[in-house]
Amino acid sequence: MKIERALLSVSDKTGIVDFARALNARGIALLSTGGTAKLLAEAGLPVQEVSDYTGFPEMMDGRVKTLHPKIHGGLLARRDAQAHLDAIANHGIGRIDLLVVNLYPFRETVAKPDCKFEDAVENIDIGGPAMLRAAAKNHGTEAGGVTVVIDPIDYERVLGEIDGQQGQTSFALRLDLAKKVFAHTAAYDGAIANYLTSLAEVPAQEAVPKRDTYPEILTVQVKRNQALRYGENPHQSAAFYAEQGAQQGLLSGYRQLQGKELSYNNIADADAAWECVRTFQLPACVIVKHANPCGVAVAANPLEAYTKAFQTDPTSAFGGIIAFNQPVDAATAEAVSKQFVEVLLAPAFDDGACAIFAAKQNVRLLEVPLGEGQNGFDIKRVGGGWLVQQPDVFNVQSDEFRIVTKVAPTVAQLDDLRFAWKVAMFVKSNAIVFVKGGMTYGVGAGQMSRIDSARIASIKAENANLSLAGTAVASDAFFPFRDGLDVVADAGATCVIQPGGSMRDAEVIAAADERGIAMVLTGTRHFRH
Ligand code: 93A
Repeated sequence: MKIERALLSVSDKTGIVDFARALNARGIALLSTGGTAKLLAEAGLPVQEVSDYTGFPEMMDGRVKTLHPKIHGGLLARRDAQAHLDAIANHGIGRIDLLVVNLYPFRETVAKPDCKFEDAVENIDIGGPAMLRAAAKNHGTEAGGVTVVIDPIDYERVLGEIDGQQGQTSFALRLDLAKKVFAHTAAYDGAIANYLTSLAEVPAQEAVPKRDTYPEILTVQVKRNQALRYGENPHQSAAFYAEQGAQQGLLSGYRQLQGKELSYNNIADADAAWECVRTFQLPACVIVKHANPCGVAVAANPLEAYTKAFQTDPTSAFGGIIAFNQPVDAATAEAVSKQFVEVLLAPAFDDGACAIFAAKQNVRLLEVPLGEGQNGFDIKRVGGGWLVQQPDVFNVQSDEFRIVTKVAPTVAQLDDLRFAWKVAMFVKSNAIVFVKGGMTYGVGAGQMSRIDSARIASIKAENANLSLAGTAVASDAFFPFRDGLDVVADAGATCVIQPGGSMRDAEVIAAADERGIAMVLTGTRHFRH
């Protein structure tokens, strides 16, 4: 069935005049609502206002514009059912074969910091989604149906088919556009639900939201960013979804400059490395293996930071993911290219660095902006549901550190304790991190007992020929007994940072005093599972 009449009603008016002109040139009649009609008329196009067409004026500040049987009948009549076509004909309703609608900008409106509640409500589009859903439902059969366009990007595609198929569109295109509509209207309603729910939430300055402020229905909008070759293992299929509106992290606009396609594990590890490296002010390098940092360092420049980070655990660094928080230059690239690296991330790579990696096309180079802010929610899959929480943020200032031992840490030790505490946040629990001079000396990760993490961190230092004498140690959660403390003291640590809060804090502090160690309590724990 040839497209004879189009209804155009858009808030985002990008490209609408050209599209309408093209439709008009193909003999398609134009129907339109107030603002859109005005624009088309000004462009000299013959357009009929919906209110003239229905014989009903737009009412109540535009709340009722298109909600009329003459519109919805024209959209919903089945093209392959004579009874439907007779029904509209009997009521003087004409077919609307093409619908071009995009909605009131609800999300953009509520994103404005000074958005008033009334403005948000007025930007809830009712007539637009009703028409979109009607048209998408009636995308029809091979015999014909309604073509619905929600995105200016599709204007060209539709014109292409009209020209190529004697004024018609294919079923495949109509179905594709209909899918896009339902995804869009679902997300649109999700944004409204989230906004209304968020009104009850606690102000941002309150660190931990009250337990009843999490939305009863949580709508998260994600869009497929990339189909992956496989998941964590080759027998698992997988895809990478981007959260709409995410402000930071790997997805805040990364650009792959070269290298093989990113794998599922690459993305997970790159994200872990990125999350960690972006928290440092000084030039920093983070090397990640299996989601854990196996070397972290800060220094005067990226090359030095890398050299130090690599020294922590050269064995584990093999095939690692390496992240920098500063542009990578040729000297750094030269050093990194000597090791086997899966993915390299940095805010930029200079020409010299790119030239060096050009000879190593397997290395995936990702340019990732540092980004600001935090993820809205942390989500973990459990059987039949999700666990949702605020993301963990580094929230302890040095002036909140509580020194509980007879010996106080020196200024240099405090620097190392702060660094160790930050790194421990990104290490899977139980985490023990030895540090000296802005570099990790031993990382013990993911053990079921803290004492084992402490032992592993010491073994790693020994394997890397690093002496733990005079190191600072961070523990992501409290020492339940003095034994863990004894292990790090035996290894050579001279100061410790930990949350405190154990039943046996007094025993652990006494042990530190006995060993002549300085101990700082943060009052905050950083479990990471
Ligand atoms: O206020 S509405 O929910 N009521 C309606 O009947 C209606 N019909 C179309 N909003 C309605 N629209 C929306 O108006 C469209 O979705 C589009 O976003 C906008 C276009 O208005 P104008 O052409 O006046 O700029």
